[in-house]
Amino acid sequence: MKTVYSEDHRLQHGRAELNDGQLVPCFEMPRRAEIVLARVRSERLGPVVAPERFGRAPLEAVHRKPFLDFLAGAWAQWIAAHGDCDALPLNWLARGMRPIEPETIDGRLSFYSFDAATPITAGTWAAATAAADCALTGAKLVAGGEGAAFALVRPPGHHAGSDFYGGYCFLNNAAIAAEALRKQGAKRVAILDVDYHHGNGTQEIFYRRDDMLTVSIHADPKQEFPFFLGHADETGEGKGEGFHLNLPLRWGADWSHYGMAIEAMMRRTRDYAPDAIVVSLGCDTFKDDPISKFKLTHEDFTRIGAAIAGAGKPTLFVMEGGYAVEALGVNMVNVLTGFEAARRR
Ligand code: 6XA
Ligand code: ZN
Repeated sequence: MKTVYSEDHRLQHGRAELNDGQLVPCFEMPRRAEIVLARVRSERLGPVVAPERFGRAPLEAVHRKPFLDFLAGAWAQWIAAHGDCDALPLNWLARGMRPIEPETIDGRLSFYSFDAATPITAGTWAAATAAADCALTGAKLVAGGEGAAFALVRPPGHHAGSDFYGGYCFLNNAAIAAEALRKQGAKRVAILDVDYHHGNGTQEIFYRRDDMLTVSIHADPKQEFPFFLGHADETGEGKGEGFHLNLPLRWGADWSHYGMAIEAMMRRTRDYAPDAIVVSLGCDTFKDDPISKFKLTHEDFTRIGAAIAGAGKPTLFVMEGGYAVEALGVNMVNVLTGFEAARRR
């Protein structure tokens, strides 16, 4: 399969995030993409191609315009107020407060974000739009008849909602690509999220729709970030009722738990009979991941790829999390080669 990659991901290089009570170097770093690219090449997964540019329209199909304007202009407003250091929010709305957008940059960061781990930097907008363009290019390849494609992107996307950012995510690459697949003729798209964290942004964006199935396997929000979405009783609203499936697992889950969840994910996907699949591909379920508490092995990632291939649908993989950086290339590419090997069978 083809890999879509842009060097512009390097423009997102935050200095620090708040983690376990300390400011630590950002886990979501440029080396993540570089090590995955090296593995794509050494395993000869297929050609690496550059993204096309698609402009704002496909972003506006998923995100609210005021939010996009905020993201595009946040750095300029921040640097004018505080000088050249990463932009992080300091406080958030609580119950009983009013969601009125403030004027100052500190207020606006608070208004549009939901964590203190997602710095906005000089290059954030350029990097995030390049990632969205990679996902859109992958969608175009898949719509054009390639059986599968891999958008090798960072910053990731699945926590970004219609009008909020957080969890290292600014634009929801997978949601933008899924919406583009709909516009290019797919009547139903399934978004399968195998990242360790719940894809709260993706769920929020499509929660009232029946033309997008979302299925997410993730750490139980009672224990884990993003804490406030991803429970098993969230199944969709209105027309979307029944088209959103959450499969939370407790800390410590290994393949004996995860494999059953993957089977449930793929059963629901086959019932839905989508025309295309978008995979939010995180490998932070790995046993050595520094911020996660699942126990998957290198071989388990091959199994995930094979299970997804079982659906037999055109499939776009979009990279999300994974912070055991030295193992990330092996784990990501194991999913993709596992998928391809099962397809050939
Ligand atoms: C912030 C945790 C961010 C998780 C980011 C991620 N304390 N999401 O990997 O999938
Ligand atoms: Zn994650």
